[in-house]
Amino acid sequence: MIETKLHDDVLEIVMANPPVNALGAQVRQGLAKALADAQGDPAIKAIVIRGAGKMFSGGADITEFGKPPVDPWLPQVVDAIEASAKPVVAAIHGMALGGGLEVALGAHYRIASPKARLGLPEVSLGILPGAGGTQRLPRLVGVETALGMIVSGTPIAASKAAQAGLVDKLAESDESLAAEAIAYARTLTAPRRTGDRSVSADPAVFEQFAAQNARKIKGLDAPQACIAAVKAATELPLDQGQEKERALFQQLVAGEQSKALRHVFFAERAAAKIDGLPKDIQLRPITKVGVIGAGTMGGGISMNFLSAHIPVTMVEMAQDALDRGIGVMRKNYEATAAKGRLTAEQVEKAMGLVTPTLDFSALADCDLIIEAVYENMDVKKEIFARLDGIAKPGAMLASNTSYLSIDEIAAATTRPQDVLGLHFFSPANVMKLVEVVRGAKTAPDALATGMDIARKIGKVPVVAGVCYGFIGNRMLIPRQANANALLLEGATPEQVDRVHTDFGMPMGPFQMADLAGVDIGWHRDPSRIESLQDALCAEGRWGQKKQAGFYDYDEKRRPTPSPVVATIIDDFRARAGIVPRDISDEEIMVRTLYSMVNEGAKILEEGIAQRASDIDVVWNYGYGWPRHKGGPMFWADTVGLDKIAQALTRYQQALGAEFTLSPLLLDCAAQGKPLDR
Ligand code: T1G
Repeated sequence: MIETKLHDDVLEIVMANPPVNALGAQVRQGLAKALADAQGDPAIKAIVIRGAGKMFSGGADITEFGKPPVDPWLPQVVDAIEASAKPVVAAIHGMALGGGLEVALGAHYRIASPKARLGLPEVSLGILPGAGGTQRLPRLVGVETALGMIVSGTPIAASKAAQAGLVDKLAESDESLAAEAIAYARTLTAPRRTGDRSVSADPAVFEQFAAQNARKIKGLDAPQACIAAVKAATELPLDQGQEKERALFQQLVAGEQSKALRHVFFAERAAAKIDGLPKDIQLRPITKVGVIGAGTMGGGISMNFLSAHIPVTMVEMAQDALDRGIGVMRKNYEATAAKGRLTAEQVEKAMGLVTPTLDFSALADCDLIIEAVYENMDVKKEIFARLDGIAKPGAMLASNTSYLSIDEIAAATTRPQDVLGLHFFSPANVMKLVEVVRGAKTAPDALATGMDIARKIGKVPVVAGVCYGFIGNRMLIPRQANANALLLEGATPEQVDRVHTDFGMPMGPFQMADLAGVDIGWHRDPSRIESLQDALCAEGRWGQKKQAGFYDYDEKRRPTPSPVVATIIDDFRARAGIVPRDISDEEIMVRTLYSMVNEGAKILEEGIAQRASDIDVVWNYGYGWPRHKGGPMFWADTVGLDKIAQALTRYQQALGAEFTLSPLLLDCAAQGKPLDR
């Protein structure tokens, strides 16, 4: 865990705890011992601390949280580093995050390789830097930079860290870092303790920062605590500031929000694992991708590969559609460049990698072909039958379908083992989630390659089995059905949506319908009015794109309740003989959110999702579920499965004749165990 090596008069201490040099108990004990031994060794004039493998350190060992603490605590180790009578240099490569950066802050000097990144991401775990980071960082870089780093949790590049005073020297490269650090340490004659510095700031700076970030930190405990801790650094000496920091840390780490955020952290990594598949399964090489369809989804999907420098052959049926698709992609890239997040040459490079064509046979040399045409099974089967005769052997054939059966699509080919679903979420070049849908005959290596390529293009992939709507959209079905029923029974679109946005969702069911398009799935016959959706679509109220849906929209797409919709709902009630009643927020919560949890339990029972935390990842990354509430399945456990089961039973009639309680949910409730298979 800790290796030491003496280079003449400089001791090199190496943290070796793969894969991220997490600062678990053994690492802390080893660090503390090596430091203490060095103090008493007259041959040692200076000390270098370095990380083995790919990074300096990914921080404290998150798996230790919630368990009885083991001495020495990380703050004690960092204080011991700073107290060293001999100069200590931190040699940083890869990442120095959280407690890892705090170890480096305890050092007297810091040298970093050019590609290194340094950050304090604790806020994304619902905590704050708890080993002196909120006290030492502002003393080094000033309050403004420290607040920005600690409250956002976003790492900064070594070059920026050097400009800010966080890093003293930049090494030539990763390879030369260790030698340069030892040479640098040899030139140092005395410690330089950050804790001896002081930092001051106008107290108003903290209120202003909180106000400027109000929207981002609303309802979250950790950001406020981070601000308070940094403020303490400007008011108290180091040891008292550390006491304030520790008190805030203990409060946060025991709180529901941090437990949820840590759950999300591990859930995302667990989702990458496919039960039953060897970790080292041979993947299929993906060097060229084909995308069929240049619409919103096809364009967004293509951008993901182009941005990852993977060439795309984009096929359409008509030249104007192809031109439009290419134009939209360029416009999207240029909008990103206008925000300074891309250079003009990067835009040209990405656009230079796409080959637009009307010629289907151009797909013959693609390793992965993604069909992204509209949701019609006959069209998809016809496309896959054609692909079967064109695609090279071993090419993977994927559908971006958001509901339909991958097995039925695969059956249109002679190679079902090569067929899978890659369900992207709109806008596909932005949303991180990809549901990787495994058909009954999808080959294991094809599935593993689907997961791998999704990660390579910066997505968060989750394995889903074949059912109508897979994981996320299937859970939307009871939510939307109940939301529509609640409108007819007396609720308003804004009341239903408010329950969801107050809960923490970015938008409610009707705001989401207006954004996506009320006309999705509409039969296009304005004379046929059998549902609220039919009635709105017949009136041309197709959502935001028509400035009218469940809400009215102004030119800036700001929503207001619509009297027209209220009348349409009233007419529907009258025709159905429904007398509207007052609907409580609690009923809306049960019938739209608890019913989603029930559907999630069924998805688990049927093996459509590998594990409950996968369902949480789908909702975090596909629908904006508030991360500090973990995900629908984690949240259900915090609500209490018995409470959920009882509430659903209470509303059984309103939920409809076809509603059934998940046996798994009932079983877990009865046994008092978390909702999982
Ligand atoms: N503790 C325990 N396990 C960790 C870990 C950590 N800090 N970081 C990663 N892992 C595991 C991860 O679960 C996975 O396990 C494997 O390592 C590879 O991770 C006192 C209290 C460092 C950028 O928030 O952001 O310090 O799935 O797939 O893509 O103030 O890991 O293989 O079994 O993510 O190369 C603050 C969290 C902690 C950083 C590397 N630190 N980690 O990304 O690998 S709190 C963080 C990351 C703290 C102090 C406080 C990333 C990474 P498995 P990976 P990667």
